[in-house]
Amino acid sequence: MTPSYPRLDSMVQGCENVRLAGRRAPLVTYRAGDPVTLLAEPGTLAALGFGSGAPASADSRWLTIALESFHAPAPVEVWQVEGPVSHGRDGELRWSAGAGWLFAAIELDEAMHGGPRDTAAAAYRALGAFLHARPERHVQRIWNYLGAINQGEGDAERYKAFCEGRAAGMGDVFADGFPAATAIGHHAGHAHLQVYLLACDKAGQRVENPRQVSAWRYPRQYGRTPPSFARAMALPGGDALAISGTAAVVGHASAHQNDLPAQLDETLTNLEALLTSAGMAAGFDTQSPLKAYVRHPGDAATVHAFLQQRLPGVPVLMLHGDICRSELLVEIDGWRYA
Ligand code: 3EB
Repeated sequence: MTPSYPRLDSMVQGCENVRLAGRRAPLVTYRAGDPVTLLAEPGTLAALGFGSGAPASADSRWLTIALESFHAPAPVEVWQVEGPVSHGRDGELRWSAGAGWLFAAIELDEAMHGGPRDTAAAAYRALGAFLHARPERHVQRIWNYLGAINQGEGDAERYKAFCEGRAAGMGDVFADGFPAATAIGHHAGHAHLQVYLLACDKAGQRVENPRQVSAWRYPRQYGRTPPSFARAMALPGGDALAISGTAAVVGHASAHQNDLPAQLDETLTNLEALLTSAGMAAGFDTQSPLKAYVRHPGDAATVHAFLQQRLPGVPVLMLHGDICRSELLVEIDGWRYA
């Protein structure tokens, strides 16, 4: 992709010390390196590559995300837990588990399931059935990447079909409440749905944003089935907040159409409101890895400069992705450790 930004690994030094101090939540970092080395490190629960240039690995803990990164080279996102990790495959699903935490991922081809709705339903059914038999059945955080997310008008938009299928497929898996989530559009072909999650053997604490209507209460104009996610999840143990995809949504409305700096500013206000709502101190730091999903590659330089100025030292992985409302230009998600 056009602009390129520094390697992110220089921004996450010092995390090892935090880990030795006894962190319980998985440690998420952006790293340089190849899958073999990163997966061989003790406690690696998952490693995520980004884009068509990402290396390949047959290890069930490796996932190549269908979003191009604006960095050269693209970093690898690594999740690490304090303890031995087991991993394997179960039908179309791959998983790993250790220290009470679970990673699971599924990638489905829409051509085999008949469109975005039924593919989402199949993915969530498979994940739900797998989780049902696991001690780590409390889903904390889930990511959804689908092609051509804004294609189709009104209720026929692919994102809205995805929301219907997700709700239909999840059954009672989220009867206790929805996890934190992200849903972003990729450009790697319409047919490819990727869903992956972090679950735990204990329940987390859902966090909503008082500036925003909870997504599951969005009014009818956003689709027949409202999106099923919480704005954030305080992970069990209380040492990390998993932050959902956050954009310039105020109340239930999209704010600042066609105004990128204003959308960025509103997004940061929403992120700060979430920290307050979670009872955390203000601000993000060098150990709070974030992702910025940018709709138009031509906006990446502006987004990067804005975030460098407003969030100095914070590792922000910049990705090319479409936000689920066509008027939104940018979305940010990530982690904040206590
Ligand atoms: C929003 O605030 C923006 O459908 O899982 C953000 C995070 C958004 C998750 C989802 C959608 C989802 O409504 C969109």
